[in-house]
Amino acid sequence: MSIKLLRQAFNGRQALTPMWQHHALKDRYEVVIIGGGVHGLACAYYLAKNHGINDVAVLEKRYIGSGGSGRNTTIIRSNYLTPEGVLFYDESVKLYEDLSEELDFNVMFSQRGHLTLAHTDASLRTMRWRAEVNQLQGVNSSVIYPDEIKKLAPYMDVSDRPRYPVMGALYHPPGGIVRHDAVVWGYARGADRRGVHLHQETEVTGIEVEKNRVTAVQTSRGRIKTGTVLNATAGWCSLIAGMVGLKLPVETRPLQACVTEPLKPFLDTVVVSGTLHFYLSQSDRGELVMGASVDPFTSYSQDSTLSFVEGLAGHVLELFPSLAQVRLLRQWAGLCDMTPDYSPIMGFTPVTGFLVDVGWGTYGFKAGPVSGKRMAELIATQHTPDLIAPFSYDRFLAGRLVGEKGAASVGH
Ligand code: PYC
Repeated sequence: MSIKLLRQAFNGRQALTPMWQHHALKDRYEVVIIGGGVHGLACAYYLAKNHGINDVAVLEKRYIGSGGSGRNTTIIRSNYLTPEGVLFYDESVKLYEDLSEELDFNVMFSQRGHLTLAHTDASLRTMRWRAEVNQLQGVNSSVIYPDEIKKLAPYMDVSDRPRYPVMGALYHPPGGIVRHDAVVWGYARGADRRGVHLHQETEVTGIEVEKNRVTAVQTSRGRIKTGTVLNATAGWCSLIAGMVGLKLPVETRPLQACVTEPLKPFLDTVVVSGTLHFYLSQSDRGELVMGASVDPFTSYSQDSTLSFVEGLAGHVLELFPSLAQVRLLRQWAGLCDMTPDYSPIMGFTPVTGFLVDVGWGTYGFKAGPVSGKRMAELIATQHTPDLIAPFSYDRFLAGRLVGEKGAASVGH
């Protein structure tokens, strides 16, 4: 134990150094980022670090990481279906690989491998398709069969007993899990150290536009003049876009998740089943972190339900019958902004100075680093980086959709 830690233990809270500072709200910032989750914080961090732009405010209506960044199930992977998606998420995996060093903060990225199970001929075909696309982009994925799956997940029933027996899986060794709070706090601390102002408990109530150009943001703590606003919210992205009169092709749905009591380590891969609608991993603390597909209705409710855990438990027990006596510790819900093609919306919009990094459905956390880095580049250079060009707002007008439904976590 370090001397510093010992001193803190004896002195109590006074000795703790805050991770970031509190600032008075200035009446003008060069860039205002709405949303204090991984996307907004990463963008602020890279703006300051890579481009020397630190006259930046990050506005968060609650506390840092209180939205999707604190509610996701932390799965990191790049085994997508389209070349555009694979290349984009692959850059994020690479950034995650170096993130602890980059932020000088242990984000506990564990590349334990990711299995997407196939229980039908049709899903096996999609796994083969994804494996081909992944390999062509240099991403490590391949289709494996029950005998190999059993070696990776010995407690999973790969026999003919389950109602939908496992026929194969897309195996993606670089995939894994990360400690989501650490990622958010690391970016927040890194941005703060470079001069960015993080404003918690600061809700955006309006955005002023003159002659189709953003001029100011109104907040619960006062008005800020600015020419650049980034909407980096999840769950509320259409409401924020509505403040400048912009309609987004987004439907907001709750996504529920839960965690069990800690168990001895027995599962060191991430397991996803689209057919059975669940994903499962074992955290460093031994808890099983599990989730399903988005709720089948639009809502801003973050309540979680008994019917969700009943349905999920039934499906998980099909493949992991030995978990029958394991107790649930807690359950929660987050909000997912679903787009028609299951890809995000990033970049410029028809309103000058109003930028978006939204539409993150159920896949936002894994994209935090790459989105932050590339949106910072876009803001600094006023040019859209090639990597995120396919996800532009105008693709919906041009009919250039990036269909990722076949690779979204579970069948939604
Ligand atoms: O896209 O990997 C994913 C995912 C897992 C849980 C929700 N989304």
